[in-house]
Amino acid sequence: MPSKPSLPRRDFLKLSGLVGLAPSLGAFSPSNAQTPPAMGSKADYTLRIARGNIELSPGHMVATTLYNGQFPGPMVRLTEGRRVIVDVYNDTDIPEVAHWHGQMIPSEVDGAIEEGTPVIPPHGMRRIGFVPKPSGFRFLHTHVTAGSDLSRGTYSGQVAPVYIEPKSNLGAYDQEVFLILKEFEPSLSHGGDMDMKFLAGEPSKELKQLGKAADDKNKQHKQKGFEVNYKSFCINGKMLGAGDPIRVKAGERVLFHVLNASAGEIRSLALPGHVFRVVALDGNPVPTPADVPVLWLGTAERVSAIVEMQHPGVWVLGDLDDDDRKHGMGIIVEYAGQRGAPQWEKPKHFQWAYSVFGHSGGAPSAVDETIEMLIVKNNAALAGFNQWTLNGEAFSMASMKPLYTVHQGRRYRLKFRNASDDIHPLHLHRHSFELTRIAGKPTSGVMKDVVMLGGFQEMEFDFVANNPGLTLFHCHQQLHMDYGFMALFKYA
Ligand SMILES: [Cu+2]
Repeated sequence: MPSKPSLPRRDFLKLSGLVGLAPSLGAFSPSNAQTPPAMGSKADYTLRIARGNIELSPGHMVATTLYNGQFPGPMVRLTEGRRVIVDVYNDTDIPEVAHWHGQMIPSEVDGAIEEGTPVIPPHGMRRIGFVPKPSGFRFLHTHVTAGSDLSRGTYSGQVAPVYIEPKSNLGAYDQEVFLILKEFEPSLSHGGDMDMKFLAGEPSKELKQLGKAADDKNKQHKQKGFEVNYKSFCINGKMLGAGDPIRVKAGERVLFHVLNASAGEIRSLALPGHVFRVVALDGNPVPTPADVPVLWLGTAERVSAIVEMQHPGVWVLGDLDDDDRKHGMGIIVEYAGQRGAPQWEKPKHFQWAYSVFGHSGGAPSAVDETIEMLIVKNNAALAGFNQWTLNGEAFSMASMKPLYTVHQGRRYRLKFRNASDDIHPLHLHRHSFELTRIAGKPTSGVMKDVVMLGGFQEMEFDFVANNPGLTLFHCHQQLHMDYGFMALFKYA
């Protein structure tokens, strides 16, 4: 039997400014879900968006925008199907919006301006109410455009984990640990080619040719478009070694909930001498839990994995990238009774393939319609920034014109063709999707809300149009979505 879920790190569960579940909660029935909650009654949670400082390591302060003055923001624990009321105060000088990532809730509270969610004006507030679903590991983050202003959007510290209590548990475990991976102190650069070899699948010749054709069209721009680099890296707001270690006992089973809360980085995580049994992706239980030596997470992806603590010592649970790990991307795991400097060992090469967690040989369901999207990068085309187009169109924040119309109840297959060398963590709001073809293989049963599409690769996922309202699709890299990589779906 699982023990009562607990967070071992007290500083992480600092509930400052967080109002507990009000006893009046039962007064709201889910049938009221669409009506805006009246003021007067007490909110279940209060979220304050404000500038503040966080100390990543002794003396290393970073000024950014935070939720409730802390990083990560407060842990928000909700119950599936039980209506919640949240007051969001914006104490900053710019309009803000808070997105409930991974939940199937109405557009007006989802938290995307493109879907019609009202912004929270500077020094204003908004009360929102919704019925949380589905259960699992979700999160809350800002959804404003940053463009070239790296103090805004997901470059800031506006991130809070959201856990919607599941009806069934994810397996027996002794402790539950949330790990929020995040970078700070961003700057623009022209460098940084990402290692692609970790992701399963082969690049397509045809897509490479399309990419080359786009490059030729933009060849007047000699330099590569801007990328974003970071100076400091942290887990749960502390650089490697600066925070409390995760304290474990030999024989314990630890359930890790890992969130890549980056604005655009792809993260890996390994714990020397241990394997991760992946039980859920993006909060959704997988059909085939499987053991892997390394976790890979695209921007905004979540992995829930159980680790059996059977290798006593003091270890670094860290990113495979030496530079990022040395600049803070890691946390110490300390067995009871063990002493000494934390040890790191580079794991053997391992390829991340989502299909491992799906039904083997499972043929996906038939769909009503297939929508193809060709992704093209126009190198440095927007004042030195890369412009992104979907089927030739860059999303316009001015017109916010929906690109696709869907019919309620129909099942759609989205077929993506990536004519760029970048990995794109593709995200669909307000719906979960099922991976149906990835890295050249059919699969089924893996339900997600973000998935990495490899450079010059193709993939397919299906979704059922079961949550009417404007729905945003975008790449979760802030730099890509701000420069065209978005599309709106509307319901007929
Ligand atoms: Cu992208």
